[in-house]
Amino acid sequence: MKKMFFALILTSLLLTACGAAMPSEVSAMDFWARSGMKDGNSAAYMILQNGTDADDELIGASSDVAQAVELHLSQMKADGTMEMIQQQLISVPAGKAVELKPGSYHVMLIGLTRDLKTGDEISLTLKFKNRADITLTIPVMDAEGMGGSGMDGHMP
Ligand SMILES: [Cu+2]
Repeated sequence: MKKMFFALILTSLLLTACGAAMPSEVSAMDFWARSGMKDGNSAAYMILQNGTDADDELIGASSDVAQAVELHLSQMKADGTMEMIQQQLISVPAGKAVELKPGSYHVMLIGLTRDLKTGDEISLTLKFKNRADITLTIPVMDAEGMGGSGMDGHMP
């Protein structure tokens, strides 16, 4: 009986320590969007952090700067070229961080309604399976400067 009591105290101490170290929410950080021309495509990148003890999923996104917004995964094909595969969701497991970056997962902005230039800001709303939407104000950065060089096939 005594052993069990100590085990309970230890567990609650550990939980307290974890709670203090991590944000207790799903949050986005280090976000940026690739510059692009009206009618062309662009992409948004970020790190999604799940500070909760429950798995979640990014299930979609929306923005008024694009006619369509999709979740994509870029990956290398056997012949060495990159392809983009539309994703129904991007998993954000409990206590984990998922990086959306050039050459990997990204939020694809298809059919830009205006030019996106370095220094601009766009609004992007992320939809999750298990929580409220998150709307981000995302800075636009120069694609060349970020070393992306068309890895995702977003550049002409
Ligand atoms: Cu894409």
